[in-house]
Amino acid sequence: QTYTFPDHFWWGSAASGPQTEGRFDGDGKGENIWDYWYQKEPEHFFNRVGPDKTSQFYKMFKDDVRLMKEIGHNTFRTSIQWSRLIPNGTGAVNPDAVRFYNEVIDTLIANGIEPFINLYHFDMPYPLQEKGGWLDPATVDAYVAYAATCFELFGDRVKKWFTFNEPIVCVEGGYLYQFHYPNEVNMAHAVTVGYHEILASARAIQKYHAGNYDGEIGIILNLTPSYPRDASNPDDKKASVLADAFFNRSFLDPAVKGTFPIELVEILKELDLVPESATEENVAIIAENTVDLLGVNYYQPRRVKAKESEEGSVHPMPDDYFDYYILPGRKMNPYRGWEIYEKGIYDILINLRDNYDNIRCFISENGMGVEGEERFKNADGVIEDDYRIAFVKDHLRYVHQAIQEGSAVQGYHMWTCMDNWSWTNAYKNRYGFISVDLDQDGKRTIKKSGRWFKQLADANGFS
Ligand code: BGP
Repeated sequence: QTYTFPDHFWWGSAASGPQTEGRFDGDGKGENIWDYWYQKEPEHFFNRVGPDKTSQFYKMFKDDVRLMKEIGHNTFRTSIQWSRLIPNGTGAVNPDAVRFYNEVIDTLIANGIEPFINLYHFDMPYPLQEKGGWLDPATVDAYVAYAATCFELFGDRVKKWFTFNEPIVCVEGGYLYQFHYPNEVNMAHAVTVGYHEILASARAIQKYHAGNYDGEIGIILNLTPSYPRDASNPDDKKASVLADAFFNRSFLDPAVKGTFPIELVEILKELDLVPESATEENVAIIAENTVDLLGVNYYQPRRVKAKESEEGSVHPMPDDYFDYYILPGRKMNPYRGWEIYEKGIYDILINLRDNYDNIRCFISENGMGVEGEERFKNADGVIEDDYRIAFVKDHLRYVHQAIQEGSAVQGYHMWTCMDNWSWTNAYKNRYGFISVDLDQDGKRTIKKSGRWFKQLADANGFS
């Protein structure tokens, strides 16, 4: 069978500023929470490799864009680093950053690759974090000013903007499950941080629309479809609905519909955790400023069952309301430890079609992390990642099916282009179409999947 995609389908990949650019003497970049945390507690980072050791996109972007073109990209997503553009989070703009981002954008466009620009990928400027980060309502104002600066500087050429990447991950990592700075466990803080991100996103959207720019703005969410162990068991079902409300609909509903899931609101009321910022005025801003399009990151599903014991945790936590379970016979990515469930991508798209007014969307991340990927290198130094080609194809078949059934999905971005540094996992899991040799000045080599992607993009499909 041949799978042909709609005309002008977006083929490309996604990355982020903090994971690729690097920091260099004299570049004027300020510190963000990752730079700070690494200096303070390098033991949190795999092999003690920190954000200073990236693939050096700051210096190598011209070569990288040429490689993107060589592997068939017509679009590419990265993020502006807030702490590069406005080193203190508020105030003066760094002229070297303006020059750098202008060059990146212009180089992409000159090579026929449309830039998709995200404004926030987990990278709070440290001077703002010191005052509370997303806990502080003033951070929302600072973010909106930063967003407005970006629209003004680059909005004449950038037509696709995103306010956040995976905002729930900042909540989970920083305030619930301890894998982002400030590494707390505090549900009240988690709720406030999440609310402020949602408000910041809505206010940035408001600003963008008010500026009458020629383009559109959305948000990128990691949607992890929630499947109950036994769909005919009402307790399992309820557990799954609540997990979905906490981890998907908490951001999806306000972003697309301007409302909050009632199940979540009821729980927060019961726990007396409704954030102070949820004033009538802010509720209205969120209601009125929804996204133009949606990026969907999909890696793995969430398998949920009813809570087995009544024992709650000491502090309230989302997982007081459900338990996880392992699906017997599940398919695993043997190199990363995540479940592979290709149909999940279809379920998300159909859910958006049926329950979110078929919002225009694209797959903004999907991909396969591989630990120890050098073992798949052939004699020419090329990584033969047939498993990645199979992974992408298996997901694309479901994307194709969703399109046949009316989904408004418009593109597919794999995570990621060049192997990159990834938060506390650093270089443990490699995801790219292109390998990066850290021992040889970041030397790039196109993997087998990169060559395959070129054929896919040229043919606008595969068989
Ligand atoms: C996504 C993030 C990316 C990237 C990816 C892979 O959730 O948006 O920034 O980190 O996950 O993650 P990891 O390297 O931990 O496997």
